[in-house]
Amino acid sequence: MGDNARVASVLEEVADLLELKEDSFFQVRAYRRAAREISALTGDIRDLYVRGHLDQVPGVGKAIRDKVIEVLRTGELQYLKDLQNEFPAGLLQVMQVPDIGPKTAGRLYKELRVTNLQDLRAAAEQHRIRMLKGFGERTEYNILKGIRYLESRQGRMLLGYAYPRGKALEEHMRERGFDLVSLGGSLRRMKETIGDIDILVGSSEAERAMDTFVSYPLTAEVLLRGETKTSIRSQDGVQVDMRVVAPSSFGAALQYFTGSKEHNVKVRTLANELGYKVNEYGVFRSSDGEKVAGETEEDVYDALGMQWVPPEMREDRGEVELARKGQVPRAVTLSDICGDLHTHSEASDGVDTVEAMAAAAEALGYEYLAITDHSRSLTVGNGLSAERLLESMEHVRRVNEDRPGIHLLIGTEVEIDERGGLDYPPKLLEDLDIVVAAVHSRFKMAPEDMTERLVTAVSNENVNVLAHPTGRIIGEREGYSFDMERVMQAAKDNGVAMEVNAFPERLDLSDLHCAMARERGVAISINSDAHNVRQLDHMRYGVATAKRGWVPPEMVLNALPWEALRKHLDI
Ligand code: DGT
Ligand code: CA
Ligand code: CA
Repeated sequence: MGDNARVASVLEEVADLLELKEDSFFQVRAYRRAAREISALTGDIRDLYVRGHLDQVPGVGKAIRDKVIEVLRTGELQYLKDLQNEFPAGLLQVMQVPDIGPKTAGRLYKELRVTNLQDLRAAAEQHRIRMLKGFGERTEYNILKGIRYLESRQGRMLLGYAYPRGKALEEHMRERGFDLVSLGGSLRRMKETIGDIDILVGSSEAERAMDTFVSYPLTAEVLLRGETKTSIRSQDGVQVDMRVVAPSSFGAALQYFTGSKEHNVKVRTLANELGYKVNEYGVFRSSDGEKVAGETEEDVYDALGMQWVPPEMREDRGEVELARKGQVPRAVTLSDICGDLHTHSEASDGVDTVEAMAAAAEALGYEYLAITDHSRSLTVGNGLSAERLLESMEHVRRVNEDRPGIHLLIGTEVEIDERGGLDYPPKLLEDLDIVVAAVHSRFKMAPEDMTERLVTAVSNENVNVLAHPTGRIIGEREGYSFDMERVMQAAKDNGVAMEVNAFPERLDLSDLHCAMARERGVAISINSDAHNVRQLDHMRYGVATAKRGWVPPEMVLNALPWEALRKHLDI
């Protein structure tokens, strides 16, 4: 977590506890406002603090300012700890359940003596919650769903959080002379959430490698220091395991520590059948113990008569069998991507100008970029009125002419209303190069109604892409319930692409839904949904997700070169 996010989350937690305590409404609101303003800052709050400019942040008065400073200095806040001590610790967990805010938690505590998650589950299962005034069967059901969700996410971080941190550590080792370095584990497989970061080094200087690792400037604590494995916790709370092996075993160790465990079990079973033994040191012939491979991963798979398998595909979903037949399908990679079809500019809730977004996309080597700002109903996203959209259209076309290096498309991320209608008149949508349709409201419709809503939207002749189709936010809210099968079929029938939204919190479609789309021949579009130039880099997470679903480049809309895309969109 960066400083802004950390400070905001501490203030947000203070607000929650004050609300639970039924403290003054104004106090609660003041903390929430400060948290919001701080997380919306474009610069780093620590810089403001160092330069004595904290008072420039809207909503940060004297009392809150002192608390912000304490968090920046010590990483903690005594006031928050005191508040936490006023309640059972379990109650704080109850508030982590999606849909349970401080008010609800407070009532459950007072009226049902719910003090932790176990109590909450019992109360829901015994149907005691629906007896409370204002609570129903549906709330009870949602609470149970929320508990399961919370349990499945506990202690894991988002891929987009772990990846830059893992890469930075890898770089730290490289810069100090260790050339054989790789990420391993779930991070190398690019799973949507990561338990801990694994790094592997091949070197004959294990001692120096360990010293170099623990000297990483962001190390907060050394959890374990051994001869082959060392674990640290970094200042941002991430656990990193590093292992060192001899260079001659690097490939075997990389194969072993990349996992998944299920994939490895399959590989080892196969090896045994063929008369080999595989471990983190190499592939050994069972008959005489002779080592036949180990230096590279390719050698390891090759020795077992298998094709090398991309890490993203090592989940035991049939890849081992295919590798044995030399038929591992080619899945999309970052270099297949020719452009980004869902991004925002400062016209709606983005931060950067169209010019800056275009320059950044060009620097990434893209052939094209679509600017798709929000539509008028999304007021929280500063959605564009029809007039503003027309202005934006002109502007994008002008920038396009000034920039021969990239093709700019003008589009919209248009709201889908509760009946599946769109937020702009058809005539306006027709004039756009691309229409990305999205649901941002009324998430809790009956599943049949939500299916109808989405089917109607993708059947609209002006729609090209269905944005983040399930609406899930990893760790916060499950997607809305609907019949994915029917929506995919409708998308296919209407030539609409399902999005893989590459935002780390979304990754929506997920890898499993990508596999489902692939099996059904539904096109997908992998988009960053960037709200600033840096977020264009999120593309890699979306691509990895599609790769985990074995999606071939031919099924990816934005793997089409410009001329082909243009033909497809009829522009
Ligand atoms: P995570 O950290 O929970 O996101 O998931 P992973 O896959 O990174 O798991 P982790 O960190 O416990 O271990 C890293 C890799 O090491 C794992 O993918 C496969 C390998 N590994 C760990 N423990 C075992 C084990 O007991 N048996 C086998 N075959 N492999 C293991
Ligand atoms: Ca791991
Ligand atoms: Ca680990």
